[in-house]
Amino acid sequence: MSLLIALGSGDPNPWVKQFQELLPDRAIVTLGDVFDPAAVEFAMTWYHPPGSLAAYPNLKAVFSMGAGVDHLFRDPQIPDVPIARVVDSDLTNRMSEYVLLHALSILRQTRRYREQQAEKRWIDDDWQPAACDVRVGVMGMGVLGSDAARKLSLIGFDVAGWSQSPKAIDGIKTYAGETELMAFLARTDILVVLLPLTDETRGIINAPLLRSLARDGRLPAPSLINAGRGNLQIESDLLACLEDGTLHEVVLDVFQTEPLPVESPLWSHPRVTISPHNASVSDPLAVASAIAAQIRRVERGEPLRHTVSRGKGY
Ligand code: NDP
Ligand code: OXD
Repeated sequence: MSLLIALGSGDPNPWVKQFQELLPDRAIVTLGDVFDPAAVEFAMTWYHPPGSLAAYPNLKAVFSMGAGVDHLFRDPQIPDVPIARVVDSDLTNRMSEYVLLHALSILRQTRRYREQQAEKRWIDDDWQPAACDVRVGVMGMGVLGSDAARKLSLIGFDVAGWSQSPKAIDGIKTYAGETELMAFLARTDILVVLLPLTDETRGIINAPLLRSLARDGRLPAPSLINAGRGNLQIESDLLACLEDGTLHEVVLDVFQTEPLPVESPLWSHPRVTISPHNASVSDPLAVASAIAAQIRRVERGEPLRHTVSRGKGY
């Protein structure tokens, strides 16, 4: 019985090697190989070519190679089997590192000091709010958002989170749904976006939303960190909001088009920080181990964990 690795781009070999070690009793095949379609019981995918998972009559489950599953729902022929995503402490910790790095960098104005260093200018003013004076708002309080929120709170930030359903998390103010969105935004100086991309969240990071962020904060203006998905944001709105003072800094790991085209004005904007969609990479060892453990569960007759809802899209 086989596990199919279906990647839309990139080298499948590190994954094949990892799975061969973890699942020595299974054939590990890739989309380019010649194999018996009836033998495929599981597939792991990342932006697989649409339709390429349709011809496996004995498929039992599909695994996303990452935490996000929007890439799967692009495919109108996605098979009617359970879909599971990656939930793994390695992935979670990496994302929290990214969020903490940039929230602290905004708090401690590293961009400004880097510019001053380049100009050999010593400006010693007293403009330094404490973390507890800065309100961070995390949009998306799932596995990644809630871990980042807890760690931001441990550092001392005044943290709130917004999600679809209500949550109770010690030390964190929580808001849920459309009705509480404005109240959440109105108390946010640094907006961290860790939402999934769904029909409901596409384009949610737009000018009206950004103009609803706090205007009474201790930082020069609110800042944005988006490591969720690029199509959550309207990039022309981000640029307009940087220009008119609605936003002070923007940190983006994800973009409407990836790789970010060379002609994008985001590349050269002095208050935009760009990373190439690697806030939290799916490490083959960590992620393959998590997926192999899921396959073992199914073999033992236990239910899959971390399944996603087709209705909700995450
Ligand atoms: P989860 O599914 O655990 O969490 C999603 C959160 O978003 C939940 O709190 C959910 O609310 C909330 N949410 C979803 N839709 C809405 C909505 N319409 N309104 C309000 N809240 C909503 O996902 P993860 O935390 O594991 O991952 C989040 C995303 O991070 C992934 O989908 C992926 O896009 C991105 N990601 C990016 C990476 C990178 O390297 N840049 C790496 C890994 C992930 P509720 O809790 O009520 O369901
Ligand atoms: C993910 C990602 O969803 O890497 O895991 O973006």
